[in-house]
Amino acid sequence: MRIAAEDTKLTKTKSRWAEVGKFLTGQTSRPEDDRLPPGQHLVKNWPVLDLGQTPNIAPQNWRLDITGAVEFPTSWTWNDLMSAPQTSKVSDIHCVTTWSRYDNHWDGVTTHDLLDAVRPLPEVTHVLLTSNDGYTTNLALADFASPEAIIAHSWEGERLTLEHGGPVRLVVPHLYFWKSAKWLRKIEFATADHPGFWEVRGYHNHADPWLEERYS
Ligand SMILES: Nc1nc2c(c(=O)[nH]1)N[C@H]1C(S)=C(S)[C@@H](COP(=O)(O)O)O[C@H]1N2
Ligand SMILES: [Mo]
Repeated sequence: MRIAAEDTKLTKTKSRWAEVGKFLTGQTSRPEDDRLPPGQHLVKNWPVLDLGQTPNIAPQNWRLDITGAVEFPTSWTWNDLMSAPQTSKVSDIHCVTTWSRYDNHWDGVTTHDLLDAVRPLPEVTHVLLTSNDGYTTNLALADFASPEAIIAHSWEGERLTLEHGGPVRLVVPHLYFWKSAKWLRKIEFATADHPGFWEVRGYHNHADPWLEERYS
């Protein structure tokens, strides 16, 4: 009797532990759970999502205007971008349409290094990105300055294809992917927030996938 009662209690406790993943090391099954944000599913391919215009800018014609409230406004050419410090990053993509893709290898210039070059003034709070297809998206300066954010020209060791935003796109992996502007044309440092294309159409202003900040 006594043993049976304890068994029952232990069984209940154990199944509760199983539910919450107690005793898992963090090297085995926990990371899968911790890595995929709520409501997302994993894909192995890389879907293409945009407004339907694919700008075709050759690297030698590409410009990146870096303007607004900065000490050293500039317009980068392809050579400027390639002469800036080059960094590799690996990150996961989380799209608001519920697909996620793990372990994307990016090469480019980190937003940290860009910030070091242009020096935003102390009153800057937000960044507005404009693309060659007319797309815009806004970020808080702190999100733009994420150590994982990169102005990318390559993916998996190859130049970005046009459909994925080549020659140059932004990648801000800790936010839903609509914040990662393809065909990047301009970065404006601002002292106020200016909501972008999707942000004025009901998408969340911040876009944290872990908080499911999909819509406003
Ligand atoms: N210039 C531009 N950037 C854009 C978009 C766009 O329409 N134009 N779409 C955004 C959205 S909604 C997503 S999910 C990703 C898709 O990037 P991908 O096509 O490389 O997967 O790009 C983002 N950046
Ligand atoms: Mo998206």
